[in-house]
Amino acid sequence: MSDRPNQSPEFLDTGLPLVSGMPWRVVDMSEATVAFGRKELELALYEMPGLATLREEMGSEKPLAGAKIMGSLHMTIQTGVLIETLIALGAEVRWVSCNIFSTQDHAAAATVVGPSGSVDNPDGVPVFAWKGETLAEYWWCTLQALLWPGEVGPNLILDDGGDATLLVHLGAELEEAGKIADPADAESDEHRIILELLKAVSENVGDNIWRPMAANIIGVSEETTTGVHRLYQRRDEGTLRFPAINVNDSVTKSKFDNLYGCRHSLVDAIFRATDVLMSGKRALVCGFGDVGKGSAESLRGQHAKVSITEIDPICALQASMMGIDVVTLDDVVGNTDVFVTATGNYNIITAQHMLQMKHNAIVCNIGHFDNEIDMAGLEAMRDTGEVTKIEVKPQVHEWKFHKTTHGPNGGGHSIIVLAEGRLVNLGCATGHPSLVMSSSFTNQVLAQIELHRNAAEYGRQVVTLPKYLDERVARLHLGKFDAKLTVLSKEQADYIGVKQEGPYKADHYRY
Ligand code: NAD
Ligand code: RBV
Repeated sequence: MSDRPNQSPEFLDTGLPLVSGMPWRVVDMSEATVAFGRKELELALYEMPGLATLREEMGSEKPLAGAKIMGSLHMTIQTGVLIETLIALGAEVRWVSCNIFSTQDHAAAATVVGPSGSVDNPDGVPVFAWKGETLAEYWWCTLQALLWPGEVGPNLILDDGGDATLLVHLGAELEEAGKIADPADAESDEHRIILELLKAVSENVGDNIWRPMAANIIGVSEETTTGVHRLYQRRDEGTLRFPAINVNDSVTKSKFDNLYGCRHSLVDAIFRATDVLMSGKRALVCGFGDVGKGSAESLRGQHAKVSITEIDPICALQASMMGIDVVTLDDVVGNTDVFVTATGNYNIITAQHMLQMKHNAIVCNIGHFDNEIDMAGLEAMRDTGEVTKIEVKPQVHEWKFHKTTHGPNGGGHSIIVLAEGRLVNLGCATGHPSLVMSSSFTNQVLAQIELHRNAAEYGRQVVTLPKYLDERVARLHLGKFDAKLTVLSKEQADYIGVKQEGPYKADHYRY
């Protein structure tokens, strides 16, 4: 499948050649796993009416013919349905997960095999993803999906969190500066691995890889709040190299996925990880934005005693109106059973906080990156022997402190950290359910079609999809709930100043 020579050195300790030429890499291609994945993909499609309708309406027109989409988004069953929709609309696709723990291995395998292929003769999509990648493997996977056989690279990116976009931008910037990345300059362990990857590419593949790749990319559609922040930062600095569609801020994405998705998947993850009763427990959600609101509802649904922290008076007032206490972490750290970070910010729960927590307090994060909880600080304490990390099962760890005295019998206390501080709903459960993701991913497909057709019109800007498409996405999902819309009369439409067919709200309306 690849025309690149397979004589690359191994990348760091992955045991994998830097430029592998591999057609795909997943961990379990057994018949049973592929069949399980295929069955779940079939069942999910029925729960994803937005994607099913796009396939029916546009399948013959192939609006994505000529699109070469590199996707970096959790390789789940729902994402498998998204990928197969992009294919049905004519795109070529290569895929990686955007998180080391979020891949569902049966989804990855079935997506490689495809609906009409077999284990011996896979006919699906090059997927490079498995549950439990190391960070070096993760960045290796991203590189493999970006290296497009016979081409300079993809012409579109579908990103979640911005890692694929980041790699292309950093690579192009270093090439332009005529510099080889120096991993010694890295700000973190992960940054060091990215710089190692760029250095290895420069030394072994050449120093004119990323610029042509970036120039060939006509646009990116971004899934999540944190990735969108990164895009606006680049736009403001003037370093964004191609237009971006902010999918997150479609109403039918952030006001549904971030809210109702987390309402479903937060406690799902805590239960699968710990099986601890939530009712009556004191839970603290840090951040009361869309994800924080869904997370708080998830815990309230189990009759936990939920409090939140906020920096924003509007969100704090919203919580107050819902009867939720707004507190500071410092005030409640010693009295809380379950901690959830949902800020998209960093250093929210520090190692110092963890030292003060109750014995066996559960600590998890549902924001995009792993720096909301100071895992680096915890690791540093492990290096000095102050704390021991004990694996309960993959993605569930007891951290046992040795110098504290408020644990059992006056000894050290423990805390239970889920998914190593990475997004818990995808690390310890299977992410959001299909019906919610259908709404998000219908926006993604519409964004990809829009970029494929009209990217040149946008310049290096970040835009959202127009409201009539947002309303269309919602409309496509109403049937699933037997919801019957009231039809606006011409007179009523005129009276409130909208068109009978919509949009029904001004752009500034907040839902
Ligand atoms: P948001 O901007 O709506 O909410 C974040 C909130 O955190 C804001 O209200 C902000 O004021 C608050 N905040 C910031 N710093 C804080 C601090 N130091 N202490 C307390 N509160 C603070 O963003 P969102 O859409 O809710 O997304 C939050 C994160 O979750 C992002 O990283 C996003 O990418 C991610 N996300 C995850 C999932 C998932 O399935 N796990 C789904 C959607 C989004
Ligand atoms: N998310 N994907 C899933 N089941 O595939 N679940 C959640 C899934 C996305 C969600 O859209 C959010 O914005 C992003 O993961 C954070 O990385």
